[in-house]
Amino acid sequence: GGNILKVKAAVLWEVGQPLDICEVDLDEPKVGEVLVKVGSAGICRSDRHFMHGDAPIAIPVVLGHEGAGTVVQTGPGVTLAQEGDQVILSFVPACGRCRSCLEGHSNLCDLHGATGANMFDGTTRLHADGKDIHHMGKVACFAEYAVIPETGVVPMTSPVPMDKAAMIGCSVTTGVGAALYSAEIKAGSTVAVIGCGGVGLNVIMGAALASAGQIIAVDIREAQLEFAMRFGATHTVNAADQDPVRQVRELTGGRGADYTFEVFGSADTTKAAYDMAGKRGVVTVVGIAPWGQEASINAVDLVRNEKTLRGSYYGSARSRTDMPVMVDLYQSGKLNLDDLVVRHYTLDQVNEAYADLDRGEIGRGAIMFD
Ligand code: COD
Ligand code: ZN
Repeated sequence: GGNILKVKAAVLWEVGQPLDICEVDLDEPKVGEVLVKVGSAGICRSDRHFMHGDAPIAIPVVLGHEGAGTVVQTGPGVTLAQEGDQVILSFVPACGRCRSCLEGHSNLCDLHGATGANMFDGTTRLHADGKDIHHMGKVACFAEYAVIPETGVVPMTSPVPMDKAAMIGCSVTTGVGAALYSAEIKAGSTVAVIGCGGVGLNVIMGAALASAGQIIAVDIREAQLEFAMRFGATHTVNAADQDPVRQVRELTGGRGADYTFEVFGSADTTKAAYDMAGKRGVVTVVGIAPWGQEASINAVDLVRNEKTLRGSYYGSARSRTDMPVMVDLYQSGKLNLDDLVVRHYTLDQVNEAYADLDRGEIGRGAIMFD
């Protein structure tokens, strides 16, 4: 062993700086790890939170957690993947042994949480000038190649184009999962979704899959709202010029929505999601507000209306069994991923791609590798 691959990657050297496209060293996969040639990587807001320092991460780091690719080498002892497998990447590879994994909540794997942006053994496979570089979500797919734990690669049960497959790695599983597995939306119910970006559109698709009666899209941008109608939204509320809580209450006959979702990541939108839920309403928070922010709720209303407030991480999904479900839903035409991905970039254009996200361009962007 000991072969080192020179790969082009987007490195965050310092918070607040643009990503630096440079050559880094990538070690061979160790025990239980695989080498993946990245096919596509999605432009998700979560990476942006790390770039801005709104969320903490070990630095320097190669970002990119929404991806798909092809296994090109397997390390010692690997049994879950083979060379040539087309795979979806999971940014919570499960150890399979901790209490969370054993209880069926592998999206909350304790060992992954404890090792963070390093491999399970606490070390990194990425280096430059003798310095360790960390791996976001043990994925780090803003790079031509990535070394990933074998439980973090999910073989596609049938071939999916790389950019669509990448979406299943984050926004689809996070969004559709939030609707189906976290909130468990009931048929005929009313739903409000705050934030209709890449992940929010998937919550809307999940609500449509669950046969929700009314799906109210809430955003501050009109283009986003129009786009949301294509994915199953039945009503829209522009929160830039109206009070979204009052609007959602009006649209639901004064009652408030049965299920509400926060899919932007702020204290204000979290509070709005709570306030627009009605009696026995279930409030699901997907977005992570900037570190330190707190959202206040009316403690009396919580009890008197029997509301439920819950978080949802990675759609409460189990990557290895639920991502193949997403693949099947896509193949049977029930998940519109073809319209979701609207912009393609090269790795060199990653900073432009994030500028487009900041400008609020509709739909999802994806980096393509050749
Ligand atoms: N009211 C309503 N909508 C708003 C508001 C507001 N006040 N402010 C912004 N928005 C809209 C924007 O116009 C945009 O349409 C949307 O919110 C956000 O969409 P994107 O495309 O910028 O963001 P996504 O969909 O890529 O990511 C959203 C997350 C909530 C996943 C992300 O921001 C986040 O909080 N990530 C942390 C959680 C996490 O780690 N999840 C797992 C990995 S994604
Ligand atoms: Zn993401």
